[in-house]
Amino acid sequence: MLKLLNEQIALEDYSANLYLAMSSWCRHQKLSGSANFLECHSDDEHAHMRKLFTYVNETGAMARMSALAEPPCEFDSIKDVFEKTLQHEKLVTSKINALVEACLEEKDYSTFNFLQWYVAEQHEEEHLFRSILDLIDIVGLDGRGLYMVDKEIGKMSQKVA
Ligand code: OFO
Repeated sequence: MLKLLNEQIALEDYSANLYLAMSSWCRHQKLSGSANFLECHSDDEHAHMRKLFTYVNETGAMARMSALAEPPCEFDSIKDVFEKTLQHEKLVTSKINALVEACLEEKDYSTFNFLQWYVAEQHEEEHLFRSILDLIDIVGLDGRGLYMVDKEIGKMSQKVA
């Protein structure tokens, strides 16, 4: 259980770095709405990491920080960025589900209860990134489309923070 929880700490930490790297790419493409949104989302991921970190230490076990892989920093388009965020969130969901299954096998009901927050959070996050991809598909990226899409994504930053 402890090994899996520490792996999840590393994954949330990596998520924070990944979204910060994506925000940097967006900033350099002059997509300030998306850059702000991804910066806020990176802060959220850092908070997810800290929540796990605190929980593990509260149980009397030791939370550990790990070396992280370098996240990608080049993307083909704004659509590519958000396709990759959704792909990443699906990976996170699968890891949370594996943790929940391990809790049930180990009869670790306290951690099972703690992880319910992450189960609900993953539902919201997948929905959020799907809705951004829907926005991109509906508005399109031609002409003023990119400007409109970026502006709308920027408005979502407040909801995320
Ligand atoms: Fe975006 O995922 Fe954390 O939990």
